[in-house]
Parts: sequence; structure tokens; C-alpha cells
Amino acid sequence: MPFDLVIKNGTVATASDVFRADIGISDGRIAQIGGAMDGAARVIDAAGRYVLPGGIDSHVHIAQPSGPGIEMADDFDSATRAAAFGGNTVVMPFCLQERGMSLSAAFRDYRHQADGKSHVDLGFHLIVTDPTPQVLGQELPALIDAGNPSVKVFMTYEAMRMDDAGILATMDVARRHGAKVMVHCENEDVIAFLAQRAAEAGDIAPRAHATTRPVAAEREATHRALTLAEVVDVPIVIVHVSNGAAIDEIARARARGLNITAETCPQYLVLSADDLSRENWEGAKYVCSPPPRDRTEQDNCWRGLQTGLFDLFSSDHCPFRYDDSHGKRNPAGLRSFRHIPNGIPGIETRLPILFSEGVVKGRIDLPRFVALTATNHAKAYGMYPQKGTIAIGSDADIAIWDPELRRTIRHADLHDAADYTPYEGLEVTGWPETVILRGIPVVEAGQLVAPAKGREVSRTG
Ligand code: DUC
Ligand code: ZN
Ligand code: ZN
Repeated sequence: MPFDLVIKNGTVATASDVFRADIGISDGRIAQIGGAMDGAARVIDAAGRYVLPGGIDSHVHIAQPSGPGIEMADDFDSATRAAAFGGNTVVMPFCLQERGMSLSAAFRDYRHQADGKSHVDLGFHLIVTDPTPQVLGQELPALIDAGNPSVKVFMTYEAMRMDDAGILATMDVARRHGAKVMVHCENEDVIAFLAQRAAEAGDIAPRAHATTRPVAAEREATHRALTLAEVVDVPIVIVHVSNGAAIDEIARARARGLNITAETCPQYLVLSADDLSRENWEGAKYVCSPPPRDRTEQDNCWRGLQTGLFDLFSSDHCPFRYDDSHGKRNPAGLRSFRHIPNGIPGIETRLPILFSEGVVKGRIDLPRFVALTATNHAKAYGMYPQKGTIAIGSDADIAIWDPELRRTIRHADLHDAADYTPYEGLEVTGWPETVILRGIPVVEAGQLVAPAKGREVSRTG
């Protein structure tokens, strides 16, 4: 047989084009697009369907250490299973160096946890929290050179933040070894000051998480991170941008010629700070950082997606169970918002939310959707054109979408190991029905149909 699989009669979309064509797949790669294709071991009829590159979610947290007594809900099996059901074929989790620990040891352990468990392909980002001579002089360069050219640093969280000197030193290593630096931009001192004031006023409920992490704290930190990257001359990724003021900082820095990749996430489009006011401590379900803002900032983020200011739309999947003493309702978290773990699940719902709210509602077109959810991630993180597009020679990572399927998001229908979704009840149109990883169907007719065969993608800086 000339082809292992042929996808017939579908409407194919890439980041630049939408066209009708059949796709022939051999040995896990796209071998032919359009033209006669006789002889295939299997044919999928995609009439009335969109045939899109599999989604790449380049910002997810899986099994990440999250402080004493707190556990992330997902392991690699559950997180990547949910990713596949949500139309993804690659995810990029973070490998965290805890303070006082080795980054290399953390990486080995993390990779071991993923081994044989992943239902989609993987690429790891590194997180540096402790810029010791050993880490910056040896471990980080070796890990970047081994094919992990992306490093995240935090400007917030007492246990993880670095000061400007630490960030500059990390950026310098990244620059010399060809890595990008991803920055979580929030000013920790501003947050600590406001959180202390809130605590003294007895303001301890989840809503205070939003009021103590104002736009100004994110704007200032965004400006500072961009300035540090400018000084060092390193490519920077501003992750999980939530508001117009931070967007303006990015636009101004781009106009100065900086190499910036900008990312936003579903929570900044369809959630708001009001969700943190939900009764019975349910606001804890929406505690993430930066926090969701208001309608005006949602509109600003939409504009950023429409104008090209944003390159990436990622989930920032960071799942904690809600009704769990190791999750959102941990004993300290029930006493104060300051101890509610930050992060929300979203790996399976990212693509349907942007498709429905963006493409179906006419805010963005299909090529822009593909760029924001797949192609730009592959380009930003050194995986293109192996990943992120439909082209001859690319991996046959494909999601076949029913663009008219209407669903109400219910956690009961999702596949992660959290016990809620912040998008419960959201009605969406469009859902990926068949997901193919390197030519092998992984999800079909609502079932997982393949063993976990995800591999690490070989990346270039
Ligand atoms: N930052 C993230 O990138 N994810 C979840 C929590 C956080 O602060
Ligand atoms: Zn972050
Ligand atoms: Zn994150």
C-alpha cells in the first residue's frame, strides 16, 4: 500500500491557507497533499470536517511540586490523555528546579515520570529558581545544548522568584546558548504589600487574590522583564498576559526592536475577577496568576489576538483538585486566599474555547486559529516544520474537527484528574473528533484508541 492512512474529503487549514484536499500519510509523516491517492491501509472520510494541525499547548504544568501539602491533580497519563481529547498532539510542560536542588536532577526525574505515560509528544521547558554557579555554569548550559532551549523565570512567589540580578544572569546564559527566556511578570513586593494589607483588614476570601494582584503589578513587571531582555539582548516570551497595559508594554518594546513572543490564555478571554467572588469559597476554583480581570481587559486580549500582538494561545493548565485537602480546599487555603494554590485546569478545553469564541463568533479566522494554537508554538520553540503544520514531510499530527458539534463543557466529560473545570456550563460549537499522532489515531469516536506512545520532540534553539 502506498499510504498507511488517507484522510479524504476534508477542508484543510494551515496558518496561511484553507483548501480542499486529501492527505496521504506514510511512516508517520505527511507524504502527499491533494491529487489521486489510490491504495491506503485505512481511509478516514472527513467530509464536512476541518483537518487541522494537531494543537500544540506550549504552556502546561504537570506533576509540578507546588509546596508542602499541595499536589497537582494530573500525572503525565491523565494530563496528556486530556490534551489528546482536546485536539492536541504536543504539550510542553515545565521542569521546575526547586531552590537548593539540582536542575539536572529535576530534569531526569521529570523525564522519568513522563516515560511511557504520554499520549502526545512532548517538549520540556526548564524553570530556574536558584541561579547557583553550578546551575548557571554547568547544568543549564548542558540542558539547553541537549535540546531544551527555553527557560522560565518567575518575578513572583517567594519560593520561586528571582531578583533582577538572578534574572539577568539566567538571561545571559540563555543568550549564549541560544535559548528563549519565558517570564512570569508580576511584582512580588507589590503583591506581598497588598496581601498583608488585605489580611490585616480581614479580607481573606478568594476574591482578594485578584485585588492584591492588580494590573499595575503585572504592567510594571512586564516592563522590567522586557528591559532586562533588552539589556542582555535575549529573545523573551511574556507568558499568560492578562491585560491591555501589559500589551502596550509589549507593543512599545517590539517597536524598539526586541525579539518578543507574547502569549495569552483562555482564562483572560472568558473568565473574570467576579468569578473569584463565587459563594462558599468556590471562587478558589478560579484562583490563578495573573488573575482573570474584567470585560475591558477581555476585550483588550481579544484585540491582541486579532491584531497579531499575541503569537501564542496556551492553556496554562495547572490543575489542582477543588474539594481536596491537598488542593484548593487545603486547610490553610480555607483560612486565607494566600494559601490557595494558584492555577486552573484547561488542557482539554483550550482549543474548543478559542474555536467557538474566536472562529465561530467571527473574531478570528481559521488560519489565525491554527497559527495561535499550533504553528506559532512550533516556530517559537524550535519544532517547525516537523510539528505545527500540514506540509509534505511534516509529522502527521492532525486533528479532525466537527465544526458544528455543539457541546456544553462539563467536567464529567473531560479527561484530566481534577474534579472541576472553571468553564463548567460554557456552551461551545466545534470539537475535535479524531486526533492523529504521527499517523496513528489516538482519539476516535470519543475513545482513546492507542497506547501511550508520546515521545520527546527534538528541538532547536
Ligand atoms: N504561573 C503559571 O505559569 N502557571 C500557573 C501558576 C503561575 O503562577
Ligand atoms: Zn507563570
Ligand atoms: Zn503556567
